[in-house]
Amino acid sequence: MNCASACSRVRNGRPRGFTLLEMLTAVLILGLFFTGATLGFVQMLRAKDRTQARLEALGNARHALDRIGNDLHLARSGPAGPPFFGVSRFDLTNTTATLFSGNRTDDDQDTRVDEELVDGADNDGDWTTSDDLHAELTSGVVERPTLRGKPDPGDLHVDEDNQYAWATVQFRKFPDATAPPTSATEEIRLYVGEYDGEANVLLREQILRSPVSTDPDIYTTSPLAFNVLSFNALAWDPTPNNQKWMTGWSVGAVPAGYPDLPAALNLTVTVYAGTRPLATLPPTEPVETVSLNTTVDVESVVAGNPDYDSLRPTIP
Ligand SMILES: [Ca+2]
Ligand SMILES: [Ca+2]
Ligand SMILES: [Ca+2]
Ligand SMILES: [Ca+2]
Repeated sequence: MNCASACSRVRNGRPRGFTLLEMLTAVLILGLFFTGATLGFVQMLRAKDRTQARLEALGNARHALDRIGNDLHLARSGPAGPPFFGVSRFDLTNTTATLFSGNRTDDDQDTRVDEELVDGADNDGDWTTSDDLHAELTSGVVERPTLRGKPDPGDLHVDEDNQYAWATVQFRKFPDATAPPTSATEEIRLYVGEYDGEANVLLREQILRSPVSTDPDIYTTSPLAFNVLSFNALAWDPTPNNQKWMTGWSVGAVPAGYPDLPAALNLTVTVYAGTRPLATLPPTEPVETVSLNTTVDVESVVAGNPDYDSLRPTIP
């Protein structure tokens, strides 16, 4: 039997202690082990925090878009009151009042950062007809013929590395069917503003206007989403031979004989998804965000209203 290992700790019949070198080596190995385990644990916690922040931001944005979609499906263009609809927007770039003009990331890796405008058109010139995502449903039947071969919010390389924008969307809603004719008109206004001392909140302002001229208007403001860095709205102009997405829409600017409401609204909400407080981010650091986009078909609901139908142009 080889005694070399078994007997190495026995000298002159007595057990030998560990040498200083052996002790230091053991301490070093243990130290490395615990450092590695601690770092792994911290990284795991950070990853969990990041996932949590992302999920919360997504939920935040989804809730806001669902709520806006439900409101918009009751947008009014009918004889029960004066038609009313407005979308206005300003880009955040070159304004000093805001923290961010984009996510500070070159998302499309073309060496330009946040160069696109959210307008449904290709501003940086990298869109090609092969990026067109409009589907041909059956032979000759195309989802939206007027946009075939043209840039559109759903296409690749359109609005792909965006500047941020703040839109204001305002509209009236159909009154409840059971409401008496003297009930107040409900007006909704959506915009990003300050709520309870906190900035970057997407707000839903409800204004009740009584038909009785001496009654005061009643304003109620509620938050739809927090940490909103961008809220954008595009309105679909259904005017024959001139269909397009527009960054602004006003019933006052619609030519006579055309509908008061846009046929659809394309909405994008971009919410901060980082783990640090928004205001503490250094000005050069990329901003973690999530964006959700939806197109709300306004027309499908108001169509059927005789007042709207009489004005509705034929959409190819
Ligand atoms: Ca870019
Ligand atoms: Ca970007
Ligand atoms: Ca582009
Ligand atoms: Ca664009």
